[in-house]
Amino acid sequence: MNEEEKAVLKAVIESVVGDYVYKAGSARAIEFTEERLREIGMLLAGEKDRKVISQVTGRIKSADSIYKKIRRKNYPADRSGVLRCNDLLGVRMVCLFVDDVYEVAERLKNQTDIHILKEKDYIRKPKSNGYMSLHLIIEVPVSLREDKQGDSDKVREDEEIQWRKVEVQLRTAAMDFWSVLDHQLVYKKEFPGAESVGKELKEYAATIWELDKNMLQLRKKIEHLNI
Ligand code: 0O2
Repeated sequence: MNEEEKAVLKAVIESVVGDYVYKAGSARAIEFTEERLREIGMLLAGEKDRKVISQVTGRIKSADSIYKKIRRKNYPADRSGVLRCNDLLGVRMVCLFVDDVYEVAERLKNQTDIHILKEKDYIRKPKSNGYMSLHLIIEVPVSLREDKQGDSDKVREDEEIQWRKVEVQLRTAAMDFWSVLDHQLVYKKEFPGAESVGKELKEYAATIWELDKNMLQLRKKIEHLNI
């Protein structure tokens, strides 16, 4: 891609970001997803009498990050390329235990008012660098009202709605620790020695997985003792 093409792509992204990504509907889609996850977490916490979700956070992908992704993935340098990015809107949910990650995911998949478009299980099948997380690409309904009124979680039947794609990343606190550090230090970065650093980080991912399994076993042991 030459400089002129890069500039055209940047301009296209800026315009899509302005007229679609940064519109209020995006914030509402994130809010809807966050609220639904918190609700699921609260219900599970009540049933299990312990904390299940430790953190839920949402973000809208920055124009710069969209630009880099389109180039990395060789997507078309136009609006369709931007809309092919599944993670323009993202919500991350962190659980304490790995079985909770799957239980929350199952409950989310059973919600009747959202669509599940895609699932990628990087926990059962981690990425080659060690990254672990369960990804769900979902579609949530948002009202097209400019002025938000009432509960963002409820879309009235007579309202005009738009379906917005959200990438939900579900993982344990230990996996989150690893991936946040990986993102800061290594992911998508090129530097001398990156290969050996990546190798070391992959070993730590294996340690993280052992720790997650041990903590789960410990919790089950305690639950068994308390019966
Ligand atoms: P950023 O900077 O976090 O936004 P697809 O959904 O199949 O069209 P995509 O989007 O490549 O293709 O899917 P994938 O591999 O599931 O990655 C989606 C997001 O997951 C990434 O977005 C990261 O946020 C996270 N992720 C994936 N792999 C890794 C990894 O190895 N390390 C870390 N730390 N995070 C990862 P972006 O746009 O790549 O990055």
